[in-house]
Amino acid sequence: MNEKITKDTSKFLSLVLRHAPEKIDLTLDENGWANVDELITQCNKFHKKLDYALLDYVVENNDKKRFAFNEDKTKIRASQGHSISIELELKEVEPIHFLYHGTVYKFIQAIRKEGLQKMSRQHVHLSQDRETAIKVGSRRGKPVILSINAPKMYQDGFKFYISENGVWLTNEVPAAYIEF
Ligand code: HQG
Repeated sequence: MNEKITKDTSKFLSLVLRHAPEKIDLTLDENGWANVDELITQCNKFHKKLDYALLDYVVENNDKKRFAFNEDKTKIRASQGHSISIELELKEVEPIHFLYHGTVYKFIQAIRKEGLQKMSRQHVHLSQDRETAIKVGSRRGKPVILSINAPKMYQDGFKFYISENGVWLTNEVPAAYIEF
């Protein structure tokens, strides 16, 4: 399968399954699921070529496993990263180690003041390891890695979740729990 096509398709799926389903007149249910037949029909209607084989390939081989089918593969959704309001039915989990957040220097002053906020997404995204956080931060420039005292936050009543593709999610991280 052509790498450019699969990457473009992944980006397009991120757009319509996380942020703007209306761009192709697609409806997501309250849990973020799109009907697979409908997704394929609507993509093609809006001149984004998609068929079952390509969709299957992108879901299976996506570098971050961004998308997941339901059991009988009639529905598909993004596993995290939404800006639209949907209920992902995430399981609450207890973090037992520090977690990491990759960002860039220009945001540090604001983060020192307000902590980490979800900005345009539904959650603050955290990583289990530094390497992943470095990749996340590098999307915006030279990465700055923040260490989050997640066990202490949990003790203090903050909730944590892990998405189906292994991203740690929480609603906010007050500055007091961040090591800069
Ligand atoms: C920053 C990608 C100012 C925050 C990645 C980040 C991830 C603040 C940016 C996923 C702030 C938000 C999410 C505050 C946070 N003041 N800036 N108080 N609090 N920020 O993209 O974590 O490829 O919404 O540091 O790999 O960068 O899309 O979050 O720089 O998993 O699957 O505001 O997106 O995954 O940016 O990335 P984002 P993120 P995908």
